[in-house]
Amino acid sequence: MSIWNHLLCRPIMSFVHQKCRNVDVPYLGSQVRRIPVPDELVKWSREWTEYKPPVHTDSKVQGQVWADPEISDKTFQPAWNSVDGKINRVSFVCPYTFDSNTLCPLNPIGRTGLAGRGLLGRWGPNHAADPIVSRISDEGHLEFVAIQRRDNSEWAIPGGMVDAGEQVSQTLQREFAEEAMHGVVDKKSLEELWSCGKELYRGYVDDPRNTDNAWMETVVVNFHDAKGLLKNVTLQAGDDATSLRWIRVDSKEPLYASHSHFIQLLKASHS
Ligand code: RP5
Repeated sequence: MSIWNHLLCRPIMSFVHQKCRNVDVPYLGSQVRRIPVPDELVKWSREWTEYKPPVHTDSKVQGQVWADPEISDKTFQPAWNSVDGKINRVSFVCPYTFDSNTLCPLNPIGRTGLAGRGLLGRWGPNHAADPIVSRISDEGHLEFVAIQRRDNSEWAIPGGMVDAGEQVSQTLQREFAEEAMHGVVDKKSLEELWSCGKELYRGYVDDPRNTDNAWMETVVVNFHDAKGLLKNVTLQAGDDATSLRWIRVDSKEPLYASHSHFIQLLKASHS
């Protein structure tokens, strides 16, 4: 990593991902297991000459319109670290570097024990948006809308991937409608809510799908319903979710990926 990258990455340099190094279970939807990466060898700057992780890109990703071709495909010439036509390939963390042998982008946080793209469509950053819709309950507790993910049953903020050419502000509303309103776009009742978004975070997500060459990044925005606008709206889990409920910010419920951290940011912003 160049000195420039090192300086630009400095604020996040101490962070070490955990969930995308889990060796207790196979990688989601496969039999592939990550190799163990000790904390002290996560950073690429720590030499590990024998490091040879398995390579895995799920067959569900191959040939999809929302996914990149293989790096070896000569017709694939993306503008790395840039907005590449309709696809944002800029990392919020820092400009990423490349593996000198495979030419694949390298996860800016470090090794994950798995190469390839796994279940992620893009090489490098895969951008998402997470709307935290919150309220004060009748009992006076700050709580947020959560969905239970269909893929791994974990509770999560109802976020999703930014589509090619889509603005993050659109993704936030579309994902909330798809995952928490069963696809019903209730523009009228929620217009006021969508107009009062407060950004809480933009950056890396410790997502269990991350690999050495593909990783999640997100923008988290809080929409606080101070006026009870959601009382007129039917909240219902969409197709990618099995259930929906309001969760208190001080609940001990384990959440998907880095979502507990985002909820801590929500709590701090309301205290
Ligand atoms: C997480 O994955 C993000 O924080 C976001 O909540 C989610 C997006 O992926 P899908 O829900 O579309 O699978 O990393």
